[in-house]
Amino acid sequence: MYDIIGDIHGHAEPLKRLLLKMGYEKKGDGYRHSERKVLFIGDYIDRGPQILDTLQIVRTMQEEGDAIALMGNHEYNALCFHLPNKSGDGGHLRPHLLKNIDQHYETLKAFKTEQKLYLDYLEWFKVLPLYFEDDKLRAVHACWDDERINFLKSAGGNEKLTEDFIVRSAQKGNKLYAAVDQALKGVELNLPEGYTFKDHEHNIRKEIRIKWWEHPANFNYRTYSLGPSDSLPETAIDLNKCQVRGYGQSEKPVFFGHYWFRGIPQLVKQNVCCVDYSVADGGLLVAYRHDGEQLLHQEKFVYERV
Ligand SMILES: [Mn+2]
Repeated sequence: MYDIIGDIHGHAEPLKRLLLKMGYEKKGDGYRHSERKVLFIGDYIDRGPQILDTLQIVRTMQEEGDAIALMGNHEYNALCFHLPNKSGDGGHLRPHLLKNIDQHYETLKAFKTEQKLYLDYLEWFKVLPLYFEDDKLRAVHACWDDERINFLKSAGGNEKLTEDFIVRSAQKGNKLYAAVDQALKGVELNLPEGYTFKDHEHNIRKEIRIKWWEHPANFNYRTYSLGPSDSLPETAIDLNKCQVRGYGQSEKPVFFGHYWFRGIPQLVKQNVCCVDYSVADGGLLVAYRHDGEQLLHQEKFVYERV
């Protein structure tokens, strides 16, 4: 039975409280429960104040068999940030643009005097699986799409990532890039010609993050968006331009994080559950305590404030 824990982003204190609240006991540098395991949904680093502590807890639990730890887009981005781009213009697979340095800044600072340890963690990031599935549940950092997940499976996405895999997955335009991008960062949809909106960081954008678990035919651009939506058109979505077909109601429950939900945790659907409630922005660190049920229950969320 798994306790699925959402994005932590260096907030080790609420993580420790959450584990104790759920009956885990401190064991060495990690925590252990006699009957349960944690399934961490990814995004352990960046933003928060205790990145080293967070990594130590998650890694210890994973290595001791007390947890499964998935890859988040922040761990994947860290790998690309540090791997050299051997083709083209040089630099790194993830260019050292100011916005990318800014996103990664708290982690770089945390490891400033711990170079060797950081290289060791980067090696560990490569073993984090890109998704998880057993007979009772599915989990991925941002988006479950059967076709893309099957492609990742065939491409070795749940084995230790090789440098070749990472290099190929970082090149826009190929199938591996699309599959990794969608699993770790979700789905975006282009707005109709002429429309833009400002995201919460005041960037002008033409693509919206969408509710990939819903079928687009039942929505318009405004109601299908996960972000600020006031300026979005209420026109029907062009189904030729949106391949998403929603998450079936008879499918296994699926868990994900990534989306900065707000407020008190709510199930998205009876088999769709987000466990990211913005701990890195004054929100909650959230877990869902799964006992194998195929229809999820609202009362099985547990959470801690920062
Ligand atoms: Mn994320």
